[in-house]
Amino acid sequence: MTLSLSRRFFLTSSAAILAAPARAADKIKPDAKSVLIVTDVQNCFVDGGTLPVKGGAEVVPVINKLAPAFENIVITQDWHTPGHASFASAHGGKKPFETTQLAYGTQVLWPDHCIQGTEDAALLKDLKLPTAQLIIRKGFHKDVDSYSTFEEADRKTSTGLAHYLKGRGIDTVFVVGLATDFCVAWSALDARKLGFTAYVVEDATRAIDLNGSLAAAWKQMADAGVKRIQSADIQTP
Ligand code: VGL
Ligand code: ZN
Repeated sequence: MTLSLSRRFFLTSSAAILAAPARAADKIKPDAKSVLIVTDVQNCFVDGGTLPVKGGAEVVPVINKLAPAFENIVITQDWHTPGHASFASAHGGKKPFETTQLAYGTQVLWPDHCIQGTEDAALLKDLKLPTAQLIIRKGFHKDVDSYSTFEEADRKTSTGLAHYLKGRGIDTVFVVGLATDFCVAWSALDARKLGFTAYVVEDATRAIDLNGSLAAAWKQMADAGVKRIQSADIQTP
């Protein structure tokens, strides 16, 4: 009896420690060298869009709460041409979520999505980012996809974002948005490759999770030194 009671106390109290939110003093305080990269929070990636990510719209209140903690904010938009090479419809006989070989390697094929200038490609209306300084669009070369907001899928063509950030003295990126296992992960991995400190704020992202892609992405990010945090770990005003 005594033993089982104390054992239960031990289990309960250690669980509470694990779940305890960071205290204010321990929280991460983004500084002038930090940027929040708000990735692809577009109509295409939420319910009613052309490539909906489960729970995609749920990132909006989390991002809106984080934004005031950042002096620097960059927004990204997936911005494809009609008939883009990443669309299954551009490859006779292929269906969405199958793969094909393109000049630069294996490409997952998607439903037609985020076409330049359409309402589907617009940012979610509820996103409140009045202080954002740059909107960077990607995936606009018809034959090349670009999950990463730093480098296109040919692994050669730069989007220019690294130069922009370095030119402004920014050395740390916090990546949020959609989708965890594609554009968020590829951007965070490239950020590391390009010498930035990189965080992914997990509860400010949602995943597509295609054939285990989410677990694979977290593993790759951990191996590359991407820091996995929650929005409560960041000090907000
Ligand atoms: C994305 C698939 C296709 C993303 C973009 O934003 O993660 N995923 N295009
Ligand atoms: Zn896309």
